[in-house]
Amino acid sequence: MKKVAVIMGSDSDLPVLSGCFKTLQALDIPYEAHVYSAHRTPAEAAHFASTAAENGFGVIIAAAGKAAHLAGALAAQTVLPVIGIPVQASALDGLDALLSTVQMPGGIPVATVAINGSENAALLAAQMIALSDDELSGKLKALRKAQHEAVIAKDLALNV
Ligand code: RP5
Repeated sequence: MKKVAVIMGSDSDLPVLSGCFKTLQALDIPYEAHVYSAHRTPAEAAHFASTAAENGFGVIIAAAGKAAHLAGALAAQTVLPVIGIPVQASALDGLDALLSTVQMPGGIPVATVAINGSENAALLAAQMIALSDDELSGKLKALRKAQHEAVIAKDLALNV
């Protein structure tokens, strides 16, 4: 199975990524996590992205806050799909990172999830990997079924 790369702009982003790691682990998806900054270590970030495909990665998840150029900077170096997680890390509550991540120029797409939406980033990465992995696709369908049943149970339990 292709690996998922989880890149964060700073180790201060780590708490936001716990949902991402838990989801990847629950689905038995191999992943690697690294700190690479688009601004502080631009050469290392570019090198990682430009060699990611040959190193067995299928998707890159990039989490960054403030003027969050990480996802776009990685996407510029590879044709692997890149999923951006805008991180709430400043006085602007993540709106800065959301706009920096989502407003990519034409030609270099980044699939952007919600501010701090790291679990959805992992699920979206899983769905991409599952395009060529029937077992993983089955696990994702089972998750959806469990989610559906949980909401039905909550509806039945509602006593107002
Ligand atoms: C961004 O700046 C990082 O992704 C982080 O969200 C934010 C703050 O980084 P630190 O100053 O905490 O290292 O590049």
